Amino acid sequence: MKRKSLGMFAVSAMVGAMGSAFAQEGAPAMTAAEKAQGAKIYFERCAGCHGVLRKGATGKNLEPAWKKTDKDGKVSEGGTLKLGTTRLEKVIAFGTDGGMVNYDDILTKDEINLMARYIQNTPDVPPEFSLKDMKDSWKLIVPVKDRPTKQMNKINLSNVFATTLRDTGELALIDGDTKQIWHILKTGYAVHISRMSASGRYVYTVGRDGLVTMIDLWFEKPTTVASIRLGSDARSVDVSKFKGYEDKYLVGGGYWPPQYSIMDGGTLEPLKIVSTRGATVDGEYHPEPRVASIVASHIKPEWVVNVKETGMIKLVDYSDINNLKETTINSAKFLHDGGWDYTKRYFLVAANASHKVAAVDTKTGKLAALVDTKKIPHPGRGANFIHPQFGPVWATGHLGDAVITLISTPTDDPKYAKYKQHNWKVVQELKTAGAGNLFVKTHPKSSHLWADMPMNPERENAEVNYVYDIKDLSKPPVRIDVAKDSGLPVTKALRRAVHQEYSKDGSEVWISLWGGKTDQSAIVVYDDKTLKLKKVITDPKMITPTGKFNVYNTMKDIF
Ligand code: DHE
Repeated sequence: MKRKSLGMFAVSAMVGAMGSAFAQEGAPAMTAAEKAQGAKIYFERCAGCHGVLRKGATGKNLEPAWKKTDKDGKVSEGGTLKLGTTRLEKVIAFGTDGGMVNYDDILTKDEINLMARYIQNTPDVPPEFSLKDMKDSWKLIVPVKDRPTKQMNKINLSNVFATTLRDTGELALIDGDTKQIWHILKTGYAVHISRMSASGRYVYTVGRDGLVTMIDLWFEKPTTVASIRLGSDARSVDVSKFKGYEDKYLVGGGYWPPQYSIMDGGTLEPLKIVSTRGATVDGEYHPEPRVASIVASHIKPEWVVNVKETGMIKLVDYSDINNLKETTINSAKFLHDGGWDYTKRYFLVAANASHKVAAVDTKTGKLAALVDTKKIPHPGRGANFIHPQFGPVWATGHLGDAVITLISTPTDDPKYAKYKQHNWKVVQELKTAGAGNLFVKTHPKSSHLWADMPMNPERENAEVNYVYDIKDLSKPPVRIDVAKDSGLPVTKALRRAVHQEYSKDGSEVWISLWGGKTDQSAIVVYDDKTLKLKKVITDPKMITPTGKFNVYNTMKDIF
């Protein structure tokens, strides 16, 4: 997928102060300028999947040379040096069947050659980021005493959509009632997610460059009241939601350095950093276990912190942060995204390289199940609904297979007791038109399940959504041509339809449509009952809208 350049901070933090052992014996030589360019491209394009230290996660290990022994004692060896420049150039240019996308339309031939040489050299080690570094980066722009004491605008805040404009490093706040862009604010680069304060007054965003911003919706126009850096690469953030702790704390998860950070929820003042380095579920030390999804429990003063490379799920008790208690649950590698079941007792997270979903029981603090799925499950936060034959289920799509998997989830509700025998089993697999799904979504008031396919290489799949009738899943899904409905001109590049979000009342579904790199994008709004087009929200300022987070649904974890 295409991205514009990263913010200056992230790149300089990554490229500056790198480890010294860069030149690898036997590797193609590189000048200092080439090395700096390689480090920048690697961070922007490759680190998310392959890891900063190149030990592999969703993507393959890219160290110059590696050797490993499996549990049966079998030794295997490999590495980029063995593959060599010509082979690596081909992989980078054309991708692989294993899920690596092609970069021949993103990088020039020279850049591809440069990257093929760069990854045969020893990985750079970026600098650490301490509590002091966080403090130095902290900006309290509007202190609490200078903020409004009541809502100063007439917007229906609970139906506002916080929308990432990925390639401009901005967040658009869109009024869900009028569908007008209310205000656009500068944020971190390629904001990954937005999460809401327990009251719905504040929006917290985190950029891929590690910048967290806190936006107050009570001003006449939304206003950034504080910002801070978590490090140089991050993906997740959440507040404290348990009764009595509402918005007391904010937690942010780092990709680099691998750690989570606790901040004051009202000011973002940094309070504590906890490293996630340690042993994997296989008992091997890992220097870069990145923090993937984080979610706040509604039933305990706890966050569920999912550590990608170790396959450990941490339940972090924030009731006494000076004497922080962590329950560490072994699951499977590599943990990525996930969401609550409909009772909000179980958190289900994709262990994508193991083709499994791990479910943690936050009441008992134990692993509830490890469920086999198809290749590379990618749920977003998943989708919960009551299946006509199997009762409560949670759904995930897959990046690597044309299937949506429905997993039966437990409940104490006697109404669903008859479905207990199915719990934690895959009860149905819905066929899709192809692999490359990123997000599925439904709403408690809806009888539809929406699925996108933006990572599918075919135009007829990447530009659409499929909608399943939850009341009769034997019916073929309805194909919704989001690109066509947007009215935007056909371009050489695929216009990818990505991420769905419901309005507060569950009557509308909003889908982002990425135009080409230099083309306008849109958000296409559908009536969920009739599946008819309702509105196209577009504007020259609407550049690559990605995640959309409805204030009420995000605050209450409705999906
Ligand atoms: Fe995401 C969620 C990581 C690529 C859009 N993404 C998440 C989460 C993680 C993650 C850990 C869960 C956060 C949480 O709930 O606390 N994403 C990563 C990556 O590491 C990866 C593979 C590569 C990268 O370098 O970032 C990646 N993600 C993408 C994209 O290419 C997407 C489509 C566009 C973009 O932002 O660049 C993308 N990811 C999203 C969105 C969510 C998300 C919209 C939130 C979904 C939701 O409904 O909660």
